[in-house]
Amino acid sequence: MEGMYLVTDQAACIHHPLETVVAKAVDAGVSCVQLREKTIDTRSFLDRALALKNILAPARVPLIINDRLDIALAAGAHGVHIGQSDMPYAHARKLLGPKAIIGLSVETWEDVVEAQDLDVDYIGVSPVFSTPTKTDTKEPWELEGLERIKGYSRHPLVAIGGLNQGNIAPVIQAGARSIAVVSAICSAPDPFAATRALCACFQ
Ligand code: TZP
Ligand code: MG
Repeated sequence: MEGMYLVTDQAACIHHPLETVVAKAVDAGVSCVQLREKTIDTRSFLDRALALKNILAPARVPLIINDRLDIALAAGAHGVHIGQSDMPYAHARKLLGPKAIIGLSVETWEDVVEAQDLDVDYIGVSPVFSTPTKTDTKEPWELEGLERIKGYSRHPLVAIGGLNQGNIAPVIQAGARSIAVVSAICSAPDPFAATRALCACFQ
């Protein structure tokens, strides 16, 4: 997990359909896409996962499914992202197998300590900053929290929450291997240009 990581949100796609946003973000260089759907039915979720897989496969960009292992398995996605109240890591690994990418959100220091014993592929530091996109979060980690996690955790860090072109340089500096965004790409009038600019922050 490295570089820009797009997390989708239907409601944040205000200028273009979600599939268009994903296609443009992939063309512009995102290295991972997570399909995150909180409100659609299972059939629609699967259809959307299959559609995104078709967009991502030629570019060899992995598709990660938020929370739903059944959708990940049915769609042949590369992995799942689980939160602290989703399927526990050990069960997710047993169901998906050793090759699956499994990311886990950490919201408290206890979560970070517990993750140390899990062979997750990355931890999602959530949220780094407060964000209107997701309001039911714990306290933001801020840069200090991110640095503390970096100094302790053996896992690659994916930073998420309130991140945009204007504030990611110090987040990368603090040790985030990857930067995950929703609105900075989904809500951009030009998702290609927005992704390009975000990717350039890694240079
Ligand atoms: N998890 C923690 S914050 C967040 C998620 C899904 C939303 C991030 O959205 P944005 O628009 O990039 O701040
Ligand atoms: Mg979840």
